[in-house]
Amino acid sequence: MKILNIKGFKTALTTAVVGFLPAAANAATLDPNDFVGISFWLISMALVAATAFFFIETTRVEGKWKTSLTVSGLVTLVAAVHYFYMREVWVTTGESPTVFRYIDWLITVPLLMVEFYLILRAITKVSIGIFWRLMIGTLVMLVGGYAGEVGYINATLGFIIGMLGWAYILYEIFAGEASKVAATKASASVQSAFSTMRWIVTIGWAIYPLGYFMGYMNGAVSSDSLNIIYNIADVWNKIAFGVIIWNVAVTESEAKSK
Ligand SMILES: *C/C=C(C)/C=C/C=C(C)/C=C/C1=C(C)CCCC1(C)C
Repeated sequence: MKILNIKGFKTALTTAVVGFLPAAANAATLDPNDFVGISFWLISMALVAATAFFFIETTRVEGKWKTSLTVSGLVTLVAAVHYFYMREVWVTTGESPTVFRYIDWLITVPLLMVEFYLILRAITKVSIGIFWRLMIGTLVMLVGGYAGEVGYINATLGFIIGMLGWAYILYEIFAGEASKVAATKASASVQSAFSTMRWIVTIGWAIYPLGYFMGYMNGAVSSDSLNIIYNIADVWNKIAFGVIIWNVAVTESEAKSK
């Protein structure tokens, strides 16, 4: 069974790597002075490396933690592929790849939210309501933001709707059922991971509405800076977030095996 899993995993990894290659091969157009383009490139690569790392490390942790690590790897995998496309849009048109960014967020942000549910589920019984509430908050946040960024609705209205969705997520993880489960049922390492993860969702995620506000509402930020801001935020919120989960998964698995 173990060997089978590793084999299946190797096949998945090979498929992922081969999938990356065609997009990676089109790099001829990168201008050495295009720092936004360079940031797209660097981050794509960091995401590819993180994906390989999270997938490989699933073989090292105890059963119930494998899912959390797999989800971390999916987040970075989906983001890496989108980064190749976003880079392409940026270097060929000089425009913000808004559609690709939101498609990426539409998949990766719900997956990040699932992580809260999964780390609690790995330690105790939790209601599915937590999962659905986090999903609803995410959707409201992203639909509001997208409608505002592409101009379907007024930028300020989009911002307000997006902020409401985010506030709802913060409520759930700081004061709602999820936070209560973490506070009463979780071991020290899970509690500390949960707490770091929610600070990422507070501080790390705050960078996006800040970028939106400066880019679309008071016009202080150019599309160059907006993209750099979003790109750096993604490293933190996708890779660092995954590393926190990896750390708790390894710590908990090693504690069990002693
Ligand atoms: C990996 C990508 C992540 C974690 C993206 C997160 C995006 C946000 C937290 C976006 C939030 C927004 C608001 C809170 C209001 C204005 C519109 C958004 C969508 C930029």
